[in-house]
Amino acid sequence: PMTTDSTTTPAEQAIDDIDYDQLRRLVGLVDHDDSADPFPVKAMDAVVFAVGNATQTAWFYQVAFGMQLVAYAGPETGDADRKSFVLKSGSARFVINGGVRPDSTLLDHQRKHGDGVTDLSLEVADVDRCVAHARTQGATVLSEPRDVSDEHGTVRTAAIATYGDTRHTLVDRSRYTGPYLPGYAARTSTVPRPEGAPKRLFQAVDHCVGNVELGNMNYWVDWYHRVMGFMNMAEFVGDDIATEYSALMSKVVSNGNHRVKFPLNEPAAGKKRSQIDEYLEFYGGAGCQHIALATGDIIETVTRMRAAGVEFLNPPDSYYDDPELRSRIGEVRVPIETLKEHGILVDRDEDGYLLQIFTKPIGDRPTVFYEFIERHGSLGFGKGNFKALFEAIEREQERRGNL
Ligand code: TYF
Ligand code: FE
Repeated sequence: PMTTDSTTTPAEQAIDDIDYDQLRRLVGLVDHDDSADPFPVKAMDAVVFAVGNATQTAWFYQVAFGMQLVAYAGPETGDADRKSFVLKSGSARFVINGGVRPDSTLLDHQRKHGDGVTDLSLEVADVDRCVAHARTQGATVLSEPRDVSDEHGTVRTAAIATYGDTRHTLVDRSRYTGPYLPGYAARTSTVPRPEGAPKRLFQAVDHCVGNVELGNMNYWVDWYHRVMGFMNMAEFVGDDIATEYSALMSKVVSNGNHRVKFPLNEPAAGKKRSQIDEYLEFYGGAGCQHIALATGDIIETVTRMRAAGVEFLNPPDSYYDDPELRSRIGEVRVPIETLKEHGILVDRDEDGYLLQIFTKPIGDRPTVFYEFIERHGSLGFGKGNFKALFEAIEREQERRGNL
């Protein structure tokens, strides 16, 4: 029963209208010459999930995250084995897959990992060149380059394996005009937008974080460097922060223009059991920990999401009352009182500042969660907030009995 939503005008349904300058601001792009790149990546193509109930999860992302249903594949469209809902918010695309038949391999992933990310798929211009390079670097090619076509044109895809049971599907959609991939039918949301709500609550995927086992972070940093030509970004969580309070080590790799950023975490032996150990235990190994979504108005985003019942981590009042915070962050676009009211964190570096907030885990397991980030020049990840953030995460870990 996914029919056209009569409250949405065609103009409002044009949800892809994010231009390059907006993206530059929202996700912090830098100039980069692709010609010498061994594995040029344009953007995230989709974050793909396997879940226990795709029908209801797709509903959650429409109601709670304000996303728009744009395409569907399932038994009704000739795909007996799954239900697949494609949701968009600006340039961000989520694909929610659920198994229909008892022997569906989608259900294997969900049984092992719980609801989680199976695929961080990437849009590339030249699938064959990327796969050929990845192979010379010893990457596991899960699916060889091939064309897939329907009445809307042709998509060329392949897939390589990354950490855990996660993959990167590579997609060249330059010869394709359909709503997602061949086999998908266009759909629109039946969920009406609340009164006065903005067109969307976020515009782009900013970064996707992977948690890997102890001792494996540097392997994966090097893997992204060798296989995909990604470079280290400045921000990292080293031994100092790890032993003091974060209980994790973290490094960030990105493609040339920073459109695609992948922080990688591993547990560190701190005073307490690492939040990364908790993730690895409940996820059943390495996997995607959080997706950060870029918004131009984090106050509106958080207000709308809280109204829909989304739960966020709350920093202690002392975070906002600390005079050191006030001198460190200087002037930001809203008063600190407003940030405090909404539980939003703020950090500044030499390039500018950022506002960010984290949800609690969104599923049954203490694994996958979301971040919302509003960048004002900063290319960082909120390093100045790590102490307050990790203390808030540990309070939740303790409530779950996993500390
Ligand atoms: O992506 C990042 O690096 C920041 C910080 O468990 C962070 O969002 C790192 C680990 C974590 C939560 C946040
Ligand atoms: Fe993050």
